[in-house]
Amino acid sequence: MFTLMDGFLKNDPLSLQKDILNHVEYTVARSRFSFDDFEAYQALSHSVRDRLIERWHDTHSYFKRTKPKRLYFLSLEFLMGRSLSNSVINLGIQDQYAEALSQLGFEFEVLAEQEGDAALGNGGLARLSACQMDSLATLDYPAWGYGLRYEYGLFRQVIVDGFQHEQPDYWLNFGNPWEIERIHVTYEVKFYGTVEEIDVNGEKHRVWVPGESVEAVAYDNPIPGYGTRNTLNLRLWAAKPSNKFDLEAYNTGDYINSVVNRQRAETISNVLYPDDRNHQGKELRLKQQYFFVSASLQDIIRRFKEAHNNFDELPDKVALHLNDTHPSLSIAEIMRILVDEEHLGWNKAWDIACEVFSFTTHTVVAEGLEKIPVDLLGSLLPRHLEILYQINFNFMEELKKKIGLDYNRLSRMSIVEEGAVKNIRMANLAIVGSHIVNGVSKLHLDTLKMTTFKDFYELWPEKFQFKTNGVTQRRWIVVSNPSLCALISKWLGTEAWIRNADLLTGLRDHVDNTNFHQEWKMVKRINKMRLAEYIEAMSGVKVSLDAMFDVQVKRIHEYKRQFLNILGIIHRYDCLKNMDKNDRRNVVPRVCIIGGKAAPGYEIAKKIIKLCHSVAEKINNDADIGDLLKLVFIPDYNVSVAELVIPGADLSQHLSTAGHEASGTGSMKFLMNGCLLLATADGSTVEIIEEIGSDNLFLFGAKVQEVAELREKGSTLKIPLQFARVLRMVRDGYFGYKEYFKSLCDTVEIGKDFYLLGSDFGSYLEAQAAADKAFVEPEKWIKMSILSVAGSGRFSSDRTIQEYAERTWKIVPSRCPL
Ligand code: 26Q
Repeated sequence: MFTLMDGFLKNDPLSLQKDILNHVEYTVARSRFSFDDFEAYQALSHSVRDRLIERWHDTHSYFKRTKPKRLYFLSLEFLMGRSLSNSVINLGIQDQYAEALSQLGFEFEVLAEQEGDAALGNGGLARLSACQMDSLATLDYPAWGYGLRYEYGLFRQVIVDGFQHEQPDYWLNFGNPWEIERIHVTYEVKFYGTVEEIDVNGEKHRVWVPGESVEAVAYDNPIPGYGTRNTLNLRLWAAKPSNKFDLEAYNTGDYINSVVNRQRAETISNVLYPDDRNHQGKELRLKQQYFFVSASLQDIIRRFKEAHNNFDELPDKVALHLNDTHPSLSIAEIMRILVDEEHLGWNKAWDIACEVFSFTTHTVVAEGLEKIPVDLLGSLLPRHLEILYQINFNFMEELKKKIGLDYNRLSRMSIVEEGAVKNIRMANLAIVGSHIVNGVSKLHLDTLKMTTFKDFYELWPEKFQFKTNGVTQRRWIVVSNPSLCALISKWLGTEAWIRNADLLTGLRDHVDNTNFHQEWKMVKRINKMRLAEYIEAMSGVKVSLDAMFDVQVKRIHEYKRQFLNILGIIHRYDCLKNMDKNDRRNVVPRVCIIGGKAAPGYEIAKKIIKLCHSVAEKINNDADIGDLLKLVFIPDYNVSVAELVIPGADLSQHLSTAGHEASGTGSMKFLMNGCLLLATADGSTVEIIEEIGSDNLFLFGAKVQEVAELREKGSTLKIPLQFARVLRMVRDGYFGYKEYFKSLCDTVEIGKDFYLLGSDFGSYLEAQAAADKAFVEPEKWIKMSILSVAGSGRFSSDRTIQEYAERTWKIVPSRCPL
């Protein structure tokens, strides 16, 4: 690994040791002669943070001096996980730290385990933001991330008697050494009130007279790049009571009540909403979105004005990226700032806005798109509602000129949805107000063009692009799989792949080398051992390392078809039970591992979790089955658990009904870790096949073009007998909870099986059989595994970010000199 000697702080083991001890004494306030693992972790993190701050200062003064065009990545969710190991590796001083600690009697890995996850996001979209920040920093792009500092991250999943319970994730309880509170970087964010007409130089202007105000305080989180001094900033906003606007209350003598009322302000950034698109239209969620948008844009405009004095320059100096529709009120807000506060003409302001914004959607189906009730918006943000109406009016007029009076189409494309409850369609707003609209895989964009965004695609084909998602190999190989990392570097003869994942193709040169195979096998074994220990600690189930570790970890959702997996496991169990003792000798032992959270209000998803536990209970306690089949549910799946589980998997499952997963990023992490995929041709799997070839994974299921027709066939569809049989076992109470599982079984009954579990079951079993067959030919399996890693370079977020930079944001690297 490289070392950078720079700044005031020295990075040799002795200096690091001195710094750690100083932090033990002066930051943690413990005796330097006696401190425990957690205190050591705190001191260690602070010494790492000092080094991050140095680089971060240098990076930002460099940006300030050179004034490059900057990207602002706006996202309501970032799933950062832990920071310690990642930071130390990106700083290039892990060996020095390990040595410094070992002389103090501590082990780096043990201390790293003390850190809790920063889980300020739900799943795919949020972890993607985190990977993309890592790539932006590593590739030297001048970028800032903006988000919310939720005090409660994604709920913790606790399993009681097989049922999911949600517990609050008060992650700041033990302090957060990675953030820097900026008590002087604050902005007023206003809500409610009225719109009034005022006179500006003889012209009538409508302006907002807000009724309530809270303060946004900045918390900065340094994001170090790898192999560069560049260290970016992720600025998260927290809500605090404002001192303005409530003088009245104090004067009227209602002191106690006004203090109590102030505290309400803080609830705005209190808690992350679980991804539940069925429970939309909540006022607090809208408040969060505007709070985020207003604080971020005030900060961005202030920085722009410090260096430039003409808003015509904004598109040359600023790119604003909307990570899904969640921050798309930004479009209305920038219009309000430019028109109402900066007094630009409407048309000029609009041209600037459209040039500045770009948008990525992470959703496939129209029902998944965000809507905000007009009444709610009008009361919380009255001026913004007027602006949205004006944007829509202009858009509708322009559209009529192009397409005529096709009222159906006009109403479909309108930003305002008419009906019993009027809504603002956030995706329509984001498309109209952005110059580029991105999908997250090729198939995703193709689907959007033909369905959800068809009207818009026909109007503005040039606006639509796809940038296939990627993940960072720094976190998903270097941090989480050090043995594989060392092996790859050894056989490639370089560590350059850590900054250039395309170099992984070089592994193909060694695909037939038996020494390489031996070492590859050892690495997998080490990782399986770690995972097996974890499984035993979590669930008490002992698993055999010779079994195939088969993993499905992701949010629980009907379209992701964890139910299909469980029905497949029941089928396997049923076959084993009915098998001759002699034939059992040829069976490939399996450890099936399932993990993931269900949205708190998603009943069917919760039943899938319970079913998994009930089936596990039966199988794992069947002495007749032994090591041939085990099923374990890993509770509270999060980034840290993923870092442990993914390297230890032999096979991973990605079962979404074709056309439903926008991209999927879990598959890329498994691919990078030499785990074979069993998958449908959905999302970015289609592109994974292009890279590694269909021989190197197990593909099954209906293709996207076939899905609609299969659904139409409904109850005339041919369903395999085995499917009916396993479903009947669940229905008949073979695993208990007969009544409870009834509604779950109903969702896949013939004619109602929207996600096509029944019609895909046959080919699913065939793919599973093919995986079993390959597993007993270790040479073949290892080759497939090597070729998976060798073909994973395209799925690095470095490639994704470079495409965004060149094709959408028009930003160039700006590397802070040493
Ligand atoms: C909506 C309304 C109210 C509250 C929350 C939400 C909400 C929150 C999060 C809606 C959606 C999300 C997250 C969506 C998401 O993670 N999508 C996934 O994005 C990945 C990265 O692009 C893709 O790989 C996945 O296919 C996609 O499902």
